Amino acid sequence: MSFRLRFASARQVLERLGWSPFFEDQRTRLGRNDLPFARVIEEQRGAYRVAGELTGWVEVSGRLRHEATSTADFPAVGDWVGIRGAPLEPRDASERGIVEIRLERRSTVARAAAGRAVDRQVIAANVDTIFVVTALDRDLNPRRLERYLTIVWEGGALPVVLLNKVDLCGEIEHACERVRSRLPFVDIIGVSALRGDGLGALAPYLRPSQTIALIGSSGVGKSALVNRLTATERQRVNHLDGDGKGRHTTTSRQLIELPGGALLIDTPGMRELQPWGDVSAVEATFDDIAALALQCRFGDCGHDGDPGCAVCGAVDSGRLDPDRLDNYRRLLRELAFEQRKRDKSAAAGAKRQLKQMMRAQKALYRDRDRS
Ligand SMILES: Nc1nc2c(ncn2[C@@H]2O[C@H](COP(=O)(O)OP(=O)(O)OP(=O)(O)O)[C@@H](O)[C@H]2O)c(=O)[nH]1
Ligand SMILES: [Mg+2]
Ligand SMILES: [Zn+2]
Repeated sequence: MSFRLRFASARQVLERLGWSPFFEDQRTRLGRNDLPFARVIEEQRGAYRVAGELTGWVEVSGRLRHEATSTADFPAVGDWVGIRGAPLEPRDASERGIVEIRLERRSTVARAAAGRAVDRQVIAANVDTIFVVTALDRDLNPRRLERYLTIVWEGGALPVVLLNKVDLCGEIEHACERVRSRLPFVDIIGVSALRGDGLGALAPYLRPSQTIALIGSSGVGKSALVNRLTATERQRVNHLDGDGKGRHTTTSRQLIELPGGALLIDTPGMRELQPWGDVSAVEATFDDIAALALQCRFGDCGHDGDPGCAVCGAVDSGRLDPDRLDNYRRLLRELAFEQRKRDKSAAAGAKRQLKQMMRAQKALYRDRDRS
């Protein structure tokens, strides 16, 4: 890792790693200028590697752990944290620095945690741009892309779709056009990690101190792109077996500094992809449908054969892909379902709390009556 303090002031190092007034203000507000701050650049089973005013491995304080109400409260790659005690190398050192504070996030990539009904998992924090990577061989699936885009809009970063492996595809422009017509409002860039095609078009997103996360299914070439962009073999790339099926290669999330100064976060492929947020993220992904809906005759139009429906009109005239409309409906339904699950769990929690309070109250009366 090339995060070194030599030849630069601590402030310059922080800024190189993405520090901005947004974080400086929080630090001032918290009155913690005494505490060194650093960015989480790697996460492995509860241990975090940080770089900044201090460098090394740290873990979270008992208080942070105790106060956490969700997995999302724990630090994630890209987070800014305040650290007590000197972090030490190597990772398994008996004494580690302790994360005292995690600063509020400017943006996140998050999804509903796999397997757990009502928890949110943060995949990366404080990202400017997200490269949603897909491959032109077998992975191309517009519905899945729309799902990824919903996750990105929800987290407050800017999505860019990368169609990787253009070397395997005869008609690149045709393929890109098809995706463009399905996904208006998003940059779609055809690239090849193998041959290097199209990478120049990524330059506007790869400016110094900008943070870019790569997300997408396993095997689409996220790590290969990171490798190509760093021009080193920092990330292990999976080599396809004869059956053409990729295995999961990247197992942890890591932030890597490119020679040009951009900060890349490689992530492992995601199997379950449940958006977490609310309707506005879906609306952002389907901006065209939302705009059409404004022209429907009735304000509560269900866009399902209702009279004067502009959305149905667009489908009929071939301006809107019916599959896109279908997926829009499906994502809205899923979000509503998740929301109900969360409400139920919150209600159960409140009930539990009330019971506890009543029990405590009764004990109090009992003690009073006895004395
Ligand atoms: N032909 C071709 N193959 C590529 C390209 N990019 C990546 N690959 C191959 O695709 C396979 C998977 O690449 P990875 O970079 O490991 O994929 P990944 O997205 O990081 O996968 P996970 O880490 O499992 O999420 C490897 O065999 C790569 O060599 C490309 O542009 N063209
Ligand atoms: Mg990988
Ligand atoms: Zn309508």
